[in-house]
Amino acid sequence: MEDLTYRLPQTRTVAAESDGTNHALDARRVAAVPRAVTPGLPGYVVDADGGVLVDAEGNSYIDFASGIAVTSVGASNPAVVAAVQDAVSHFTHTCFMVSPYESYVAVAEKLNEVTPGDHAKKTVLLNSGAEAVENAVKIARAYTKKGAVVVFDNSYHGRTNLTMAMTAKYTPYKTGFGPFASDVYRAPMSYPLRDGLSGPEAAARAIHMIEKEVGAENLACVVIEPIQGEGGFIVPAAGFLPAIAAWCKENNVVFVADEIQAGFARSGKWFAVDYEGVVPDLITTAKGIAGGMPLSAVTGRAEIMDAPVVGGLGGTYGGNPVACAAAMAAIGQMEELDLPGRALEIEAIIREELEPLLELPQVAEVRGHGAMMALEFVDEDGRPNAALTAAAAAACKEQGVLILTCGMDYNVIRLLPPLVIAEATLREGLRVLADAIRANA
Ligand code: PLZ
Repeated sequence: MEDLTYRLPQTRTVAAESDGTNHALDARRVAAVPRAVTPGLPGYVVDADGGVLVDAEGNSYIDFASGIAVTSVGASNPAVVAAVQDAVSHFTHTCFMVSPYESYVAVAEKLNEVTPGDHAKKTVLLNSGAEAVENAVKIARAYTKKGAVVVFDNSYHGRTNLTMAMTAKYTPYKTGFGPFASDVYRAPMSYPLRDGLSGPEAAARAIHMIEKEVGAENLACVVIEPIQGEGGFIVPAAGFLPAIAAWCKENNVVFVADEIQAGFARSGKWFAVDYEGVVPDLITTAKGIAGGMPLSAVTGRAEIMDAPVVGGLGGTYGGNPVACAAAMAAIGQMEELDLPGRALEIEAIIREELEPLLELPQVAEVRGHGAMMALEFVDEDGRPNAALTAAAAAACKEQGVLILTCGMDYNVIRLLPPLVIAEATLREGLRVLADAIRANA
């Protein structure tokens, strides 16, 4: 993997003794912030670059989280920093609906160009992933004049009321927050490790459920993560996505790919649907799109995107000019540094370092694409092993490697390093992880 240059030393250092700074900051958090927002890392970040995060006590952590798949180009990528500084020195905000500016249009043009398919496309810009998903559903309903929404087992689409209804996992995302939006139905997902079905078999099972329990004549859209993120980094069996997309096309149902976590070079392709040549009608993006600035988008077929009435889409901040400048710089970096290619190199290194762990009976699978890889853990009876997952992640954190878990059963470790991470840093973090798994297995 090619070496890049970094502003901060790409080292892992955790002091044996704390000077109390992080603890004091955490005491302020506990007093000022509701317990519902509880961070994973004990350290409070003061700087970040390349593959490392530095905390208020000077500890330097290897970052395998990227702020949940956001800082793909790095958390202080110089091109993004320069673009943000330039934009912010001219104007911070005007509201595109009130007084427009060029960078919004430039981001829309860029997304229309880089997303799958060569048909005419249009893009609306928003703030968060959940807001993009909400808008995709609004657009699909306006276009089809139908109301129902189909999502899948294990799916994650956000924390707003509609997207909570679309999200599978109850605790913690929905606990105490109902009633939820109606007309949302959950179809069985392809989960090769657990169901043993081929892609076409799993698709037939899902389509049967959709036809019998929802009815195509009522269905506005099917929304699916091409690689499920929070739900466990589940890669559907080959042929599943194409079969669902083909059924949607035959039945006047809008096929929406939620690429908020898997998109923008993360999977080793520009978009995860590219692995199977699937062209979604609508695609939602966020996270990696703007180098850490809040921005999201819905991109899709021009005739679908133009279905809502004039004034029907928008919001005060959607497509903020500073976030748009950051997006143009971040996407430029993905092209210039060939970050899809780098994600594939990261996958090869992860497989080389972690696949030997498959000899442990507790490691059921090493799976994923690109820099979106995961390990699923089981116990001696083949049941989900949340205890080992939590213990390994905690041991990593203690040793200066920030690891995220996921999965409906809390038994998956996921790896989401920045795509600009250095090879030596990546290997060092993976070896800490491998040792932590062996020590706790
Ligand atoms: N769709 C596929 O992964 C966000 C959220 C973590 P927002 N995933 C991380 C958490 O605990 O809140 C996500 C996603 C997919 C939609 C979203 C929602 O994106 O930007 O968090 O709203």
